[in-house]
Amino acid sequence: MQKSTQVLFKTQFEEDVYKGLSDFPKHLSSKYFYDQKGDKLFQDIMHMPEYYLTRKEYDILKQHTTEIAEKFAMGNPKFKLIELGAGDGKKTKILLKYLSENNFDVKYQPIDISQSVLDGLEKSLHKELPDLQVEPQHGTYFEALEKINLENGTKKVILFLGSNIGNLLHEHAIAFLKNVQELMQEDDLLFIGFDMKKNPQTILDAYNDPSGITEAFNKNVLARINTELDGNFDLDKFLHWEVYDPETGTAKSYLVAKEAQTVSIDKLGLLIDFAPWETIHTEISQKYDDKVVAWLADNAGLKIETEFSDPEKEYKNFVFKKC
Ligand code: AVI
Repeated sequence: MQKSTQVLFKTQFEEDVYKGLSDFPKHLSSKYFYDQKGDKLFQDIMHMPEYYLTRKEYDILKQHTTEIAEKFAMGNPKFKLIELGAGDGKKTKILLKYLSENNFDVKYQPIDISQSVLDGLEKSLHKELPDLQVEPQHGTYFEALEKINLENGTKKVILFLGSNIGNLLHEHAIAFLKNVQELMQEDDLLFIGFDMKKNPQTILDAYNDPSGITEAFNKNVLARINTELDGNFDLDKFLHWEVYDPETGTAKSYLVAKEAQTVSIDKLGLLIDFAPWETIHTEISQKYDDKVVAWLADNAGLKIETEFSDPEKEYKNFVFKKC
């Protein structure tokens, strides 16, 4: 790697790409998988037969709708349902439908960084559940939560679905949970989906589909570097590689250079050399057990109220309260 000029970064993406590809070993954050094309690829992943996470969480919400709604209300049917990273809301709509048809006084506040995701969700909810109060919040999770907190004292139920927490290393997950905890009042609840440890082969298959959708999703970070930062990555010269460590529960995605090559990223004035079989680490998808979930909660000042799971206990949704 050579640095041709002193670079002033205009965006976080520029800075993270520069630092990640100049580091050893190389790494890029999975948050950069998501642009319009990446969002679509992730939608496709959620429909793949191997990607059991979405299906299992959907089934949990479907099987336990009444109990979950009662837990959220805890005797008080008026609350705000706030969703961090709402996406297309397919799973949340099961709960929203039940709540709006059963006289719960709920305001749904989906938070997302993408305005177009929020617009799509709002439109579909107006059509499918016209009586539901919907108030989308554009921005980062914490900015939006802080804003919501300023409004009034109505109880909050915060949703973080899809095992999105699994894309954070434990120390970052604890920091994230602490941030949320600090914005919670005594009666507020936090409802989080956790993908649990299971047969390692099932996990590897979920991140290694033969149709190549996950590969394209992983490589989308390189495609973004090409289009947004004038890079010249040849995507065919990289392999998508997944590993899973059943001891730690960490699934890791890599891009592996199939041959020696030099890639230029003109906007960053960067030339990056790859040795044959050199890696770029791109994503972690953490799998949990009960002890680790309890440990995370404890470190973040949260306690477990209850949990819902599929019959095989391969995926769990935990309800947390402030300690
Ligand atoms: C969004 N996140 C929880 C997904 C996961 O399972 O880690 C992203 C994903 N990466 C590859 N497939 C799906």
